[in-house]
Amino acid sequence: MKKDLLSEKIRNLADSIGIDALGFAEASEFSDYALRSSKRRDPKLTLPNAKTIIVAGIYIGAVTLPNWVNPWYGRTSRLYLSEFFLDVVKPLEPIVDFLKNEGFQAIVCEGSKKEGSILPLKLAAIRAGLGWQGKHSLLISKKYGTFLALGGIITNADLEHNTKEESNRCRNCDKCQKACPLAALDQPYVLNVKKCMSYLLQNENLPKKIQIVMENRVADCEICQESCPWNRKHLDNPLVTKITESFQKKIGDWEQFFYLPDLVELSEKGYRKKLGQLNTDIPYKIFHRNILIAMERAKKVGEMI
Ligand code: B12
Repeated sequence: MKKDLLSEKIRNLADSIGIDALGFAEASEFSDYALRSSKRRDPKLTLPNAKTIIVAGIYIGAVTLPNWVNPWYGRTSRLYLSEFFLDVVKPLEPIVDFLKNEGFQAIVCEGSKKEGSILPLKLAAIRAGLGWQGKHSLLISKKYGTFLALGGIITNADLEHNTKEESNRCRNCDKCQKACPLAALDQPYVLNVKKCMSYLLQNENLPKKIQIVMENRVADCEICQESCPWNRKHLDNPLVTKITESFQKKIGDWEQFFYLPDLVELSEKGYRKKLGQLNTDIPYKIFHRNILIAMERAKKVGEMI
């Protein structure tokens, strides 16, 4: 099948799946990717005859819970509740099947699988024309802000590659850098991972001073994203997309689930059963520790409300 027709068919398929942003990038090495020893650095380390990286973005702007502002409820993030914590995978399966039926190889970037995280998705998204890298180191799309969960496929199919990358529109803005309570963004465009709340809330060691600024956050952090001007319109009035509609039906259930007095009673079995569907790799022990800290805080703050 000719390149343009093949590309068109994949775009139409992605539309029908509810993928909000899609782009094709040439499958060459990411020379500016900082982790030189990582397989993500070069798609040909995964598929020697790779020709194209298909990058998909799903809008998660509306995947929020109203009671995130209430200290008696555990707060997480849009990515956490979106089921794409370890990459957009399931929605890409029809595209993989289509490519394989056309006789091509196709491998999905899957963070939950050992050796499965095969792409630097932000850099691939930039090369595919989906947006630019902000000073918070996240991909910013003009239409969707940073609220795109990303997924990617490496294939030997030759598709219509994007040739024009979006120009960087951060200019002098440094709102994200100023907003981060842990100074994890002191160097623009480079996240100091060890200082990032999202990293610390997933880690064994949670220094006392973090326990104060984490508030009711039990997983992830969105402070840098909420300060980003490109997300303003999405905070006030999120777009209505396929995911937005399907998540609306789940809000009531999730609201109740994150009620801290109940959550402290959650067993490891209950944790796997309920949060397994979110496909996060955060260990129960760490999640439960964060719940206990948020609960202690709620007792103190709760009296004040
Ligand atoms: C590991 C990881 C994390 C780690 C470490 C993050 C990091 N930046 O390394 C932790 C747990 C901290 C994390 C946090 C979050 N993550 Co994360 N994460 C990833 C993962 C699996 C790999 C990222 C990676 O390659 N890191 C390695 C660093 C080196 O790469 P980089 O960030 O691209 O770094 C670039 C620049 O920062 C700069 N740079 C970095 N270090 C250095 C050093 C030097 C010397 C230089 C010159 C340059 C430089 O150059 C690099 C290339 O441009 C990706 C999935 C994927 N496969 O890509 C998701 C991913 C990037 N995460 C994502 C998200 C949403 C988040 C959170 C917002 C979740 C939350 N709400 O808490 C936070 C955001 C924190 C932030 N401001 O970045 C999304 C981003 C979507 C988007 N629109 O951009 C992804 C793509 C997951 C997905 N499938 O959607 N994440």
